[in-house]
Amino acid sequence: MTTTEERPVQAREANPAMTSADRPIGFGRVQRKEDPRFIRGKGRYLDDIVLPGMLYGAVLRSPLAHARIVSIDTTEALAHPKVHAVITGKDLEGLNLAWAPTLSADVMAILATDKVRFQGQEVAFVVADDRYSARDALELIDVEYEELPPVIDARRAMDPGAAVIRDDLEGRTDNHIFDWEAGDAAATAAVFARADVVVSEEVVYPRVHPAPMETCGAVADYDPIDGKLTLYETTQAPHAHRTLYAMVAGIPEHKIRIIAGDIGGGFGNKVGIYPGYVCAVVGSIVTGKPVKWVEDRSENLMSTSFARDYIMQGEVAATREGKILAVRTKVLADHGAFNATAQPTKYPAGFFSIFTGSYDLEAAHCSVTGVYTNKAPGGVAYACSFRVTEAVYLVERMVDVLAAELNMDPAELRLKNFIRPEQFPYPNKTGWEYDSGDYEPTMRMAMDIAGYPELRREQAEKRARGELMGIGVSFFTETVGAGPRKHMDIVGLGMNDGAEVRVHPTGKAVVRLSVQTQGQGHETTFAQIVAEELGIPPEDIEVVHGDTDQTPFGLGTYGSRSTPVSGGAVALAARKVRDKARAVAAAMLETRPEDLEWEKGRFYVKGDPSVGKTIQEIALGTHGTVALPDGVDGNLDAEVTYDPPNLTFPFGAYICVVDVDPGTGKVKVRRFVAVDDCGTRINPMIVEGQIHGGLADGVGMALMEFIGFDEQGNCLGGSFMDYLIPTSMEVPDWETGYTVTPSPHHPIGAKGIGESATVGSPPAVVNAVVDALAPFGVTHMDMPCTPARVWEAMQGRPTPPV
Ligand code: MCN
Ligand code: CUN
Repeated sequence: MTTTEERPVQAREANPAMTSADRPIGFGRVQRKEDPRFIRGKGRYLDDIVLPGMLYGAVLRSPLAHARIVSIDTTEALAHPKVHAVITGKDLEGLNLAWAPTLSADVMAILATDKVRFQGQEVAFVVADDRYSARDALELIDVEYEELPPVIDARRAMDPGAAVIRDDLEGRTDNHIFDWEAGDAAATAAVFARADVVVSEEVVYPRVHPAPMETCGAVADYDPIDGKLTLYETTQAPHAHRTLYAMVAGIPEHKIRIIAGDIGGGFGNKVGIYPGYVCAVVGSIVTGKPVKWVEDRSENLMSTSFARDYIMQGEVAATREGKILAVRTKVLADHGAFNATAQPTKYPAGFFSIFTGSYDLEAAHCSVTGVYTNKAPGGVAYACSFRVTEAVYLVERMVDVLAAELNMDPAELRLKNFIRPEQFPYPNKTGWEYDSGDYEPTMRMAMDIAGYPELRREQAEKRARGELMGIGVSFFTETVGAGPRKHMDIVGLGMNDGAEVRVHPTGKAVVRLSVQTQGQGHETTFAQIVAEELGIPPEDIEVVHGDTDQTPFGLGTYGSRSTPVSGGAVALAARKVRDKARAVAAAMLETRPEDLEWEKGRFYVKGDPSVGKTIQEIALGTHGTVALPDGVDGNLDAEVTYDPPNLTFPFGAYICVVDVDPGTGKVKVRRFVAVDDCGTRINPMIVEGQIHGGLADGVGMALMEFIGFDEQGNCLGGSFMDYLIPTSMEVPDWETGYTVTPSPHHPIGAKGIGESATVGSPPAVVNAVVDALAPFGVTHMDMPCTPARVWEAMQGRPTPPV
């Protein structure tokens, strides 16, 4: 394995001081603070929480994809000796909770009253003494359904005569959700009209699932005496949940405390509010006892937020010499039965319009149509950067289609078309401003590590012998760090993040975050940011997060926004503390603040470095008896709510080498090279871990993972026997490298990294598979590249829809 340490850093740091080896960020391998508890089995996951007198809830789910509910009889279930309550949609109607707003301003059923709209939809909730009795009692509930024709294929959703799924919505006569477009259709058409070469392809990104290690769950504890609801939840966004509960349930915000402890992975699955959470709350209110609800694996796979499900018609216009002029696409987006995607309000297709990729284009246009189908709702989750995954897959697949048409090397074609470094900040043709980038060195480094020319030679030799070897290249630009309040909100909540830094009298510090880690290592990296700014060792800094009673407001962790938004907030709060420390140090040293010089952890008198005060001495002085200057109060604390001026645009170059078994169609990923640029890297080990995880995700989606349905709408991916996730057997040793192009607007120059590899790797793998199949005349195949599908492609047959 190639480690980052062996690779040269590109010396383009924003702040020259950052290259000094004593800096707590960017260098060395600061160990993760959270690992001692995890590796000893002492993590505190949702299901570890046990409260006195706690009861257990279970959800009855619909076996049908589309059916009218004729009646629900709960008599027998209620008679079960261990059952305390059975809740149905009718009961929730009385509380005005049968329906709840989604994160995309639609409504979704908490418990179905009129119809069930997807297999696995929540119909009733049983509260019992224990988990097993609750499950047993589900069988005693008698639901009479009247089957309706299901709408499963998104392509058929708008057919005249298709069953109307959302007849709950006033005046609704079809399954249309939205039309959205970006770019300039006329300008793009004009460029296409005069281009030498136009290629087009239908590119499908199938439905996949985040499948976190820990499924979703909640423990609700409502105290009827003081009216306070304490809700333990597997959530990536505790503050946003609290506000939404307050708005929907009418419990005032200060009477709701959301606690998100250790979370066994989120990957986007835990952004939204699930009916089970609400049912646990109602269960606790009606029984007067704490209620735990934890879903099982099948419930998680079948009913919680899926990802992708985009059918994209891609087109690229270029010159004969390989200059890409314009890109255009029409997308059909399958949103399932409720539009519940978590994304900024103005962007119903997320940040899909970054499908212009890393290329300098004359024009671009995309239009996206969202439709309802009888499938589980969700839509963006799974390390997606708000639909950037689909966008990058489309453009990177299409560039390879163009390369095949022009008979050009795909790496060379990309190099020829990159946005040049001097063009940054780069306004793309759909309204984004890429903050910084220098693509060619990143691409060259990937080609170097891979030994690209050598690989092509090897491939030619193997082809001559009838062996199927493929080399796939992708280059991606992401848009992460939602976001600037002038551009984005989620259901009216602005996307800024708060941070509080407190330095105790002894010089130890605590930093309180509004974001919530699910495994990304925030307890380590946010301490490193404070350490960098204040010169306090990272081990002396405690990170508090995941408890709305203890942390400032903010929208949570998704879209790789923690570093771009909260990271900025933390750096600025620490700088505020430092400014205050300067004033106090000046008082202590009987000099003027401007006569002091800062070195890591210490202010000293200009010209006399021996006279100074450490941050620890200043902390004691501030809390002690030092005569404080005017306007400075007796603490070393600061808080900031950060409104980022722009998103950040990390990028990377990936090269995948596959071997395809000509006898079975089985794909083996032999090598995978990933060179990422996320600006200033706070913790290189964690960054690399994020990349390794994302690459495994990408290989999984490209080769194995998908959620399929039969014609009746039965979910075919409801267990890990059907929904295949990669193991160590399916992934190679990753070969990574990096470049550093800091974000010019971020306080420490950092960009997000949490989703880069998931976004960038699927096209590299599929491009490699298609490249391997070139001798069969294959220029495109859809994911997942399972042996059966690859075999079909080798026979010259189109790959069947998943
Ligand atoms: N980091 C860094 N230097 C940078 C950028 C990031 O050291 N320049 C560090 C951060 O400080 C943080 C980690 O890398 O510890 C990821 O940071 P960031 O890119 O800001 O992403 P978030 O923390 O917001 O995490 C969200 C992102 C998303 S959206 C998904 S989906 C995903 C991912 O993180 N889910 C994950 N990675 C995951 N990793 C784990 N283990 N579990 C998940 O559920
Ligand atoms: Cu879209 S998956 Mo992550 O943003 O939580």
